[in-house]
Amino acid sequence: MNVNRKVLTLDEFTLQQLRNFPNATGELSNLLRDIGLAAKRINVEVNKAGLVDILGDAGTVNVQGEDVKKLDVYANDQFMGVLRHGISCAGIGSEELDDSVIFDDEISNNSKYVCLFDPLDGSGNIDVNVSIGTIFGVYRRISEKGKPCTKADFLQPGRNQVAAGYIVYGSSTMMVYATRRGVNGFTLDPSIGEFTLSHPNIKCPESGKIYSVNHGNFFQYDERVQGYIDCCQKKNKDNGGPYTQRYIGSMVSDVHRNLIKGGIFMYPGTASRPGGKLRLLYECNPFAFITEVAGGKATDGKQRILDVQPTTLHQRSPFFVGSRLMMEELETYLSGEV
Ligand code: AHM
Ligand code: MG
Repeated sequence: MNVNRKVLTLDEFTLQQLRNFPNATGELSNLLRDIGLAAKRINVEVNKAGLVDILGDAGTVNVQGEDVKKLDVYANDQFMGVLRHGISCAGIGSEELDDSVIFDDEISNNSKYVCLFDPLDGSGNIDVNVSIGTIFGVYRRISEKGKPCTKADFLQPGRNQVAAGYIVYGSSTMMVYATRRGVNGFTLDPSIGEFTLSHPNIKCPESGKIYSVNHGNFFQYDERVQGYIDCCQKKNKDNGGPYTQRYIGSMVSDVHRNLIKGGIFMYPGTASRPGGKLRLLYECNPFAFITEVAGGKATDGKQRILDVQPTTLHQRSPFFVGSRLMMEELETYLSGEV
């Protein structure tokens, strides 16, 4: 197969973006490249996941005498490591960690950004070889530069994100990230070990035919949500259907597919968990940002996700995200209009 070597790598792309903005300091580009490096390291380990019995179980020492870490702990350490050693990030919050980590050294205290991430989302799927992912959101810190960052830097509404993205460890490994200027996707080319621009300027189709929700919870959903799911099932060729139900149970893959093909993803509150399952800061906000930049919408069922003022790091939220027209139809059900 002939590989097109003229395609930009992630590093080349971020540098090119920088050239268009002579006043930019390059800190964000650096941070994205650091994230790309962590993703490549995680990818190597994810690809070995099925060999765990051969290479050693998590929590044990493997045949090479190395400690084997659980993959989500490994992913967390990689992310935290590259961001701590980089020059752009003053601190991080992670779904894996109870509290935020403030780096507090001279370079970090002068860095512009903080990063919130879910290092390995859908990790329950690892054992059965189903795609998993990493999700991240980047915020400009609001605390005074020159000093350690503060809790308030992590508790900003999602609309303040300057960049957000995800990595999907799937049939190929892909990194997609958004800044206000657009959404771009990079596929890992294993022959050179680089992410290369494969999906420039991603736009979420205005409408689609896919709806993604955990049907097993149907009778635990509010009746308005049930009404919309019912509507999805009743779509036919005369009213934009028929729809297809697709739910991997790995949000990164589910939302990625819908972003490319058009569709709607829902994780509503349930009777036993009215606040939903997904975490506002690590899961909902990044996907809301990416989807909005791509032309879609995201809400918690009552308001725009990106306008929610967070109060705690690990707070959960119901989440509805996807193609603009599908989201607008959903909203007519949630508001009681239908
Ligand atoms: P996790 O952060 O513990 O991995 O959980 C998040 C995952 C999402 O990727 C996915 O959309 C959801 O949980 C699936 O949950 P459920 O099995 O309840 O449908
Ligand atoms: Mg998660």
